[in-house]
Amino acid sequence: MRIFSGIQPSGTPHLGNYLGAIKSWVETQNSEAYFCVVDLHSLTMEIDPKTLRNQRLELSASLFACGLDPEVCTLFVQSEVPFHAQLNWLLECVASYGELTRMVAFKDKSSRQEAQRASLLTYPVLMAADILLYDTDRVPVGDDQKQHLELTRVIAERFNNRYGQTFVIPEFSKPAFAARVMDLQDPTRKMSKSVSSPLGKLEIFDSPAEIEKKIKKAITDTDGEMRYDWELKPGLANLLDIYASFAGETPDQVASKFTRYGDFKTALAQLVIESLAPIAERYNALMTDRSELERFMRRGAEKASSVSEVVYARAATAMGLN
Ligand code: ATP
Ligand code: LTN
Repeated sequence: MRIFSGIQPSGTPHLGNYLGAIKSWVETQNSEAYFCVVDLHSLTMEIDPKTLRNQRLELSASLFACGLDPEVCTLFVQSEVPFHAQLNWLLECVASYGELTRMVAFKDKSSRQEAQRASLLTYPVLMAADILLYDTDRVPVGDDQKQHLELTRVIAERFNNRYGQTFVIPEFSKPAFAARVMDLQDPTRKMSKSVSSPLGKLEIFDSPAEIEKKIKKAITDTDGEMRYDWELKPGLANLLDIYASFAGETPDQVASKFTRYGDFKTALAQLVIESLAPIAERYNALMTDRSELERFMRRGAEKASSVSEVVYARAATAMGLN
């Protein structure tokens, strides 16, 4: 089973990234799994070059700390493998402008900045290139990426119809719970690295005191009834999803264990603190040896290049470039 997924080095991963994506990557990693720090994607929004440079390595260390094993799977930085940008161009000649303007993430992010980069519109095509370059069967991501994955499938099918069988059509996969972790201050918006307020997002390296504070202040409702109901009680449902995902239970089971919000929030904070502590410890240890980290990442990029080179050549030949 060939697996591929990506994450932007746009800041410290939060609970949405961890529960929606990274945790399933760790659980399903195998020798045919490719995980990518998508630095080219981070250039679609404003980001300071020094910050980007540092966050590439920091995010790679965070992913190892979460449990990706360099002896099992392949982790690499996107811009170190040239075929991503190259296939992107070929696929831009297959995707249509109308399709891209319909992407919800584009509409959302473009309304938040004044000067919109053209790449914010075309970035789902680069994402399609990322995925298709590895003959990917399955893409484990959070729910927010479903529309982009559907577009990837449309592009791949159109390419195959026009130029002959070239790409594997990938499947979307998301976790049973916490596939869309919401902002703790606004349960109608997803928790996001770049958009959420500091109180709205819980980062994986937050201190125990910050975790307690953010969970205590998380928006719930006033009826006080412990019940899993996304429609009427989204704030509480979000917290129940987070608990369930860490504990390996269902949200309904979790709801039945508590009667008061206060007790539930205290137990949730404790569970999150205990679950995240070992990740921070491993991260600090990994960051003491940057040269070893860089070695892992170089090896990852070499492996990824050797696989994607073949698929890129297949696509270029099909289009008449070879
Ligand atoms: P940014 O805010 O910079 O766009 P992001 O927080 O949306 O970043 P990405 O790096 O774009 O995160 O996404 C990495 C992975 O995390 C993707 O698989 C995405 O679906 C998942 N993810 C992001 N936010 C959430 C969320 N709130 N709930 C569940 N999964 C999420
Ligand atoms: N677009 C995704 C990140 C991303 C990705 C990918 C995810 C880029 N390339 C390939 C899965 C597969 C995002 O913004 N969350």
